[in-house]
Amino acid sequence: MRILSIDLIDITLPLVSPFTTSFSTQTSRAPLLVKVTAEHNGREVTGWGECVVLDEPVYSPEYLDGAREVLQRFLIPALYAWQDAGKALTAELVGHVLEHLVGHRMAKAALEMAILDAQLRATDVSFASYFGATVDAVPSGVSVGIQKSIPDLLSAVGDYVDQGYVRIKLKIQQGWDIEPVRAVRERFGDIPLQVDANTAYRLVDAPHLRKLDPFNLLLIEQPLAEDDLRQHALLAREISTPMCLDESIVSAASAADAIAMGAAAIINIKPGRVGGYLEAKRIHDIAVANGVAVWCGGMLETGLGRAANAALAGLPGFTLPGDISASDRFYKQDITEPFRIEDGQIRIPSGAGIGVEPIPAVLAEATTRTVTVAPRRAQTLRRAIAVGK
Ligand code: OSB
Ligand code: MG
Repeated sequence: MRILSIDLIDITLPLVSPFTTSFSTQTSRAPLLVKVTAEHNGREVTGWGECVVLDEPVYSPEYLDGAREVLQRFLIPALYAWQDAGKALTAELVGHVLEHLVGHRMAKAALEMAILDAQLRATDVSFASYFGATVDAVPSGVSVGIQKSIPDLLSAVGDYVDQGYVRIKLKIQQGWDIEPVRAVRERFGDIPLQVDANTAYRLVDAPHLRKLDPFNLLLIEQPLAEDDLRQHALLAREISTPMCLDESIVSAASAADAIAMGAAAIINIKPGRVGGYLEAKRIHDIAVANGVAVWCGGMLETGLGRAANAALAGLPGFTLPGDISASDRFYKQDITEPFRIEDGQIRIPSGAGIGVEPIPAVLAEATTRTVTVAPRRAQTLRRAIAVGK
């Protein structure tokens, strides 16, 4: 496969309702899409990637403008340089080719996803079969943001329960933790329930977090800071709610460390956060080998990322419902055909690659800018530099 050109497409989609976490309130979502145009055996193919980066570095160090810049200036040129040296490029090589560029995992993940999508479309293989999914639909969980009041929360959760979501995740922070959980348990009984703190607590909060123990939660997600692996291990011994890590797991290596330290009984796998779907699969395999359950997290993906996440979540180690909800959980109008919840499940697309593509008119309407990074330009620039222009 040879890459002919890569477009970085900024889009903005309004959210159906504000999404509040311990780190921010989002009222719209601006993911960066990566469109790869490639040639494979004389045929032109397109591949789509979605960069899950947020506008601001509040969930992870990456942010939208930085991701666009690093893709444009470093990551994509590195792939072109590899190709220009006459070396074949496959999705499986992307991680290796970009390894000398440190960090920027969300940007790398989007690029790898787009190339993998193009490669699988060219060879007529779905994401699900490439990764080894064993089911054709995955149970659908929903992440419920911090609300203004307990009645608002009960009404939001009630709506999701009515729609058939099989697991509810409540965002928590200081001042919005024990009481919301108690209220949801009292109203909705023994539904599968878990909480996500997005790093809002410190180890000294252990006695407070222990008050969640009686509520029989599936897990508590990322109570402490990203770097605090050891402190998560200490906290895990102080509370009975199973410890799940999100922000801390940025690679297969950190997953292996967290498991070895006893910092994670459960892992939330987000392909974007760990540098791509291939690394996500490696984390899945490490977790399975160690008896650690995994589930697929979300970053308010459009249908593109949602399709790929659903395929990954079809792997056998994903034994807990993920944050893979229907498109209308976040968007009135998704950029692909919408994902719907049916009997509590989201169907995994079966077509080649991720199996969905943007609807052209909807994409055009949502697009705020497009930057094309073409190999010719990179070559011309290098030649101009070489002759001192
Ligand atoms: O911590 O899981 C998180 C959304 C944005 C940033 C971080 C998180 C989330 C979610 C998932 O909770 C929302 C979703 O995509 O369903
Ligand atoms: Mg989380």
